[in-house]
Amino acid sequence: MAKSYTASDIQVLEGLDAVRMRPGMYIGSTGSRGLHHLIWEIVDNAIDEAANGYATHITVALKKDGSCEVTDDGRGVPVDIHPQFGVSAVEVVYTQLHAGGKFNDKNYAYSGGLHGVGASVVNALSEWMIVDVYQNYSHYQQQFESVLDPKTGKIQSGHPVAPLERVGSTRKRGTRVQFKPDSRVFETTNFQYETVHRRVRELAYLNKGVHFTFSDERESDPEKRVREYCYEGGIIDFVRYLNEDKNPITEPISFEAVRDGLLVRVAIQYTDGYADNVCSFVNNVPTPEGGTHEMGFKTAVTKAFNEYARRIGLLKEKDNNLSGDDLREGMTAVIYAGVKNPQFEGQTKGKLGNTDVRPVYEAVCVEHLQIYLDDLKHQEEAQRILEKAVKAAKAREAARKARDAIRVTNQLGAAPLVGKLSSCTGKNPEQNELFIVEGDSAGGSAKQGRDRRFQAILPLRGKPLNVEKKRLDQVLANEEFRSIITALGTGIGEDFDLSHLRYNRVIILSDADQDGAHIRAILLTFFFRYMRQLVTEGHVYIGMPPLYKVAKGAKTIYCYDDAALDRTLSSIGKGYTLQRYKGLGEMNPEQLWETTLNPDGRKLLQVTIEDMTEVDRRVSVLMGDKVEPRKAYISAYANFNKEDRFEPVTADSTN
Ligand code: 1YM
Repeated sequence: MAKSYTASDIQVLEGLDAVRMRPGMYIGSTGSRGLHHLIWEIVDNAIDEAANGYATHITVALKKDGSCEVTDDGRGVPVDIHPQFGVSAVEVVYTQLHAGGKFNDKNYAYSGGLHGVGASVVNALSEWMIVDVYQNYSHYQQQFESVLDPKTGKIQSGHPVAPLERVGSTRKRGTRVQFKPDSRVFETTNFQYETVHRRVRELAYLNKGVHFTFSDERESDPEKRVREYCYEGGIIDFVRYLNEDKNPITEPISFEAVRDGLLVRVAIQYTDGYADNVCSFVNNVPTPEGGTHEMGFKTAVTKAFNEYARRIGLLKEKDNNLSGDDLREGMTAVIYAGVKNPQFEGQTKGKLGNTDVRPVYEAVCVEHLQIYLDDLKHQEEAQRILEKAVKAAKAREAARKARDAIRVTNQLGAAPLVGKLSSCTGKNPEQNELFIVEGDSAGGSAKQGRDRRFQAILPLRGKPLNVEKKRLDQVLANEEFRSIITALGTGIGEDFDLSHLRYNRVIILSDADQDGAHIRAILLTFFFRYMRQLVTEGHVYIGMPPLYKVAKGAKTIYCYDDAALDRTLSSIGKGYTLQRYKGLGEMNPEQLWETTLNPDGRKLLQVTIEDMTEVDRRVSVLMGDKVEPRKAYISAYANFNKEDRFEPVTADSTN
């Protein structure tokens, strides 16, 4: 039976106005990330209620007025009067910082990292909040507001409009929280459909059996307005989803155990691809930078499979062990750790630091993988995994040789001997830029048009190899990729070292047509699969050449998308000439400088990764070998040149 929890169990640490003074300290930022954090803070409480077995349904709704509503069907936040404060527990939970069971260990188990700062923080950063509790056949309600105090000129955060009130009777159970983020706090108060939708789906995978409903009343597409998620298979369903557009070679391998207070949940499924994709979580929080749980898992996989390979005689006494990378080739895994008092490290707090987690996580994984491998009905699958790892090991050996050859080239001097690279004269990597340019003719123009003090040009001949379908040794055998690797100076794969990067910006410059898009996709796949840090640390950009040149008299206007062209044409009047650029090669060096190379006025898109699992899926769809999902994807997403992204650029007549 449940422990009883009453208002007297709530500990109180500080008041709310501190939150408004320093929002970043509580929610990380006042940008889009911090804004969405408000939702997850409230949802966390609903998930706790579900994890404790009291709630089964959770809804998240984005409302037309810019507010967000979260509900669950649990016990409802307690309504009794707190002995110390003389107000309801509800009021304490939403007005006192750090109030709640989370700070007395006896009532609380696994809580999230950045999350768990409490619902009161959400109230403090909202224009208003309404809390409804349905409990014991009663409906209670309390409203809060952030109001300007006319005397002090300061904003009083999250002020109760009135005490908690019984407003009616009901047979419902649960809690409903609706809040409107305060535009005086946030740079943006616009909730993003995709961000919320993806996270709700992720939470549904991570919380097996809990029914989630996501709705967006602002959405015009009726199909997207309401979405329901409930996965009885939990993370097993999650790996299947991640592999949807790949070719699995095993059924999911999964297990779950609690040891020394650590909850371990793992689901693994191998595919015939070459990349590995380990998605790790701690207490429902993604840990894209890994940490001790992930290290324990990886060590366990390496140990268990090597032991097994020796036991069945696939590896002989004299043979070297298979490496972890070899054994993870083609692996998709979702690994989950339930940790008490998690320590999150790293710049974005995406890495688990608790050192005691590693050995326990590892031991649990080794034991369960052994059980899996010993099972007679898994022999065929195990064999398949090992054969793949052996092939990977051979390719890796070949790659090592090719890589050593590149390293030698790199050591030949400051200016590397790269096929056609025109390096820059400046020696400060912080300021330097590398343009990877499609085609020799555009490359030629770029070489003449650039500022050679800090801009280097590497022209690419034809289409580079699609790396999604190749192992590293084949990638290294490709001349185009060899020149890119050599030019960057970082090494690749296991050897990759960002500190050796010669160019702070790596800019892909390809034509605005099908071929150009393909080349761009191949290069991005290459960076994503083999130099991921280059992308995650924000060094990769896409250069945007203009699509149109509109000239009238002495005036030249460059337009970078169709929307900008429409606007320009409707304002310019009669008597203009319009040129559509089919490729970079049609621009002379001066024009190329002015529109695409010159840091003052050029358009660059920085490539960022918002959601690693989604990127992995899309790369698989677009670059992998399954045709049907690719066609479906491409026809579902419109041509991106139509988007309204960039203002037109006007040049004077001297050019
Ligand atoms: C839509 C958001 O907050 N649900 C929710 C919150 C609580 C409880 C139930 C709850 C917890 C406990 C006991 C306990 C909270 N209670 C508190 C506090 N949904 C949402 N559902 N009874 C009810 O933790 O033991 C904080 S959150 F502190 F008041 F107990």
